Amino acid sequence: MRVIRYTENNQATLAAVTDEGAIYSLPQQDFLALVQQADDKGTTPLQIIQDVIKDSTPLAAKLEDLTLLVPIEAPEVWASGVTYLKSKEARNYEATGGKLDATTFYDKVYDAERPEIFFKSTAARTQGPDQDLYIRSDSNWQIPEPELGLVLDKNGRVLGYTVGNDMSSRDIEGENPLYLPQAKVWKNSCSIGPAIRLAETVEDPYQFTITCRIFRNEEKEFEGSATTGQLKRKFDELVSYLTRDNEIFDGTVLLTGTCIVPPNEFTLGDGDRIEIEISDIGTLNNPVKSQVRKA
Ligand code: DO4
Ligand code: MG
Repeated sequence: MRVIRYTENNQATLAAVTDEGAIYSLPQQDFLALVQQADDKGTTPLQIIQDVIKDSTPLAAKLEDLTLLVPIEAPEVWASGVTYLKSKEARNYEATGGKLDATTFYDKVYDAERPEIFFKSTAARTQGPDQDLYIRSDSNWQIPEPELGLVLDKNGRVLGYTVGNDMSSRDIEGENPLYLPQAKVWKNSCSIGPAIRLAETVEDPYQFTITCRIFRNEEKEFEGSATTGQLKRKFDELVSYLTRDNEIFDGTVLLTGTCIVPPNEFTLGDGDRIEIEISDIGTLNNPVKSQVRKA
């Protein structure tokens, strides 16, 4: 079971999407209200949804007919880094100019007990399905980072799983690790959606398949796939470092690192379109736009 938000006549509506693709409007204001109601009643979000849908008729519309919104207005999005071998190798290439025999801080963090966790986005910077993502005006090497997102409550409980894009500037990050915030955070540099898969309906979160496709003039320029089974760490380990001596808020999203990196010659351009699909969650689609630098 998945939960989405869509808009009709400027009104945001929460809805449930069954595994068969039937969509039912829900009376709760948002995903967190659904979770709160379940907690108050000592039951689960799935049970609450099943009680609603047994007495209602599904929408006539299909998912692709709806104007989808971010499934949750995450107050903060955090991200994990170098959690997959592929990410370590790509970052070593950036940092060493291709001298792959050098040992770097990326090698060290990949093997260290403490994972890399960084602040990625706020609600205002986070885009939803079909909304524009921006590329930086001062970078010549930019990529999407397709990542599984954990939707958390303030205690670090995993409420669900979503799709996330940790847009990144490889040349800025490669120039100096202290530039990481600028390589990761700018206007519209993150997206999440299209749905939240309820955690209780996921048997094994290490079996998600992630696929990223990049289109240029609607021709496929890149496609890559990986699975969360390739993750070097465990999700609860990442959450425990995020919440250690920290305060997080209900609805925080933790991105869990990238396992797909386009070829080194590739950089995103104005007009490209990014699709990130995660099995049993959905496909997050975002057009890419250049932004004009303010003087
Ligand atoms: O080390 C910098 C960022 C790593 C990252 O975003 C990733 O591995 O996904
Ligand atoms: Mg990343």
